[in-house]
Amino acid sequence: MINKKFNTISVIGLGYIGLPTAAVIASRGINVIGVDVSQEAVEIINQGKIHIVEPDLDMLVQSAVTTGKLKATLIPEPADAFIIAVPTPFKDGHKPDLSFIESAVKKIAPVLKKGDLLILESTSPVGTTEKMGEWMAEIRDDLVFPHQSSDNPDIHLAHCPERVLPGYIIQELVANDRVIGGITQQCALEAEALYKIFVKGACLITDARTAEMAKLTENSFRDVNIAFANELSVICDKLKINVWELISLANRHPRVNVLSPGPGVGGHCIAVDPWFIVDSAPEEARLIAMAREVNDSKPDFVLNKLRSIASEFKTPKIACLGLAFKADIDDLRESPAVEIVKKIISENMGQVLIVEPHISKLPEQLMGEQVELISLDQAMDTANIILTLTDHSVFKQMKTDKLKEKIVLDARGIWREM
Ligand code: SAJ
Repeated sequence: MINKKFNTISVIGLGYIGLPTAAVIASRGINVIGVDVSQEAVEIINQGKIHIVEPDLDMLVQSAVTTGKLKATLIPEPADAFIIAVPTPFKDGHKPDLSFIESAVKKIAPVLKKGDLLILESTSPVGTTEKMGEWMAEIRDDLVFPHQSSDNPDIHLAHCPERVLPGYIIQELVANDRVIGGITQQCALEAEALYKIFVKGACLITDARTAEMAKLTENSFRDVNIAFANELSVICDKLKINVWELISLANRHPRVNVLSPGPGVGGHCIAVDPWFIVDSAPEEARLIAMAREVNDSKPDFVLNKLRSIASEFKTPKIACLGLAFKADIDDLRESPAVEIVKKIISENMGQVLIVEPHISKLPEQLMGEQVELISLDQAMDTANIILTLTDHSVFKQMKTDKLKEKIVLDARGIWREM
């Protein structure tokens, strides 16, 4: 490991990854300049508050801002190292959209100076880190980048993909092992010196392309495994077998660990990243593409089942339990639950009662005359049909006696014994 000192580190993108990273680095006594395009986010953070929900993040940000170690700005300022943590969604045809990275790189380029380190944390298709060097070289022809001179570049460039789990970000940021891929070995060693400031896990050195592919592999691995569970649930429905019992029996084999079926795969990561592999190798990535299709078709399967149940009633009261894309968080991004509820509303299947204890107001896309956000108790008192879409702990822990009077469509298998 090399010995390098960082006085100021800048984090570009203050969302679910960037803000916790900035706050954790600031908590180690380093000056951190957070940069975001949202004026609102910048103002909230500079007041010591947070604009996202993540356990323990509020305290960390408040203390970092109060001690003067963290400040947020709209325009990048000079720093010794820059960490880019902006979104990489896909556009039409599941093609990766690198416009946020490109824009971040072009905004940083004017303040770069000899000796600076630039790290990409955003999940990206293979080759993106190399592309960043080329974008910067176009703007700063006074600086030497690693793809131009691998021996002695002015700027070091590396990819270190984030791999934290929403809900456990602060803990995992410190504890998880990190894959650090440099454009050159020296680039990786410089980045390692930065992560050693706060990472207790191992820092594993490789090249940038392998690091990019490692992150895509992790999320594709999970997606393929969830697709296996989702496909099993559809097969079991046809064969009249309880899939939850089946999986728990199969998982008693010492080398089998089937994941849980659900109403589909949500969030900004698992449902997106596998497409980056498919885009780079469309002929070869057959299983990965198929897994995406299996998971994306699961909301329709749930809707078909609901349609046939609802058709037995004139105007059924349908209680949808959970909107978040997974348990015990408030995040509705790319949530299959939201997609399903939208269809129930647009098809007028009945009166829609939504139970989502982690939000206080329905998102605009779900507002309507036939829709209400209510408590779990109210839902149990009034609904004809109970549709579970998210496995929040409060749902798992509730008394199930009232469920006997209802028709239950449990897409998460939280009441497995029923
Ligand atoms: N899901 C199932 N069945 C399961 C597990 C998950 O249906 O057995 C669903 C969830 O309900 C959710 C979706 O999959 O809708 C994704 O949830 P998740 O918990 O698998 O993953 P994320 O998106 O919260 O976080 C993932 C993590 N990656 C892996 O576990 C390999 C995290 O470590 C990454 O940092 C994150 O993606 C990311 O940012 O890339």
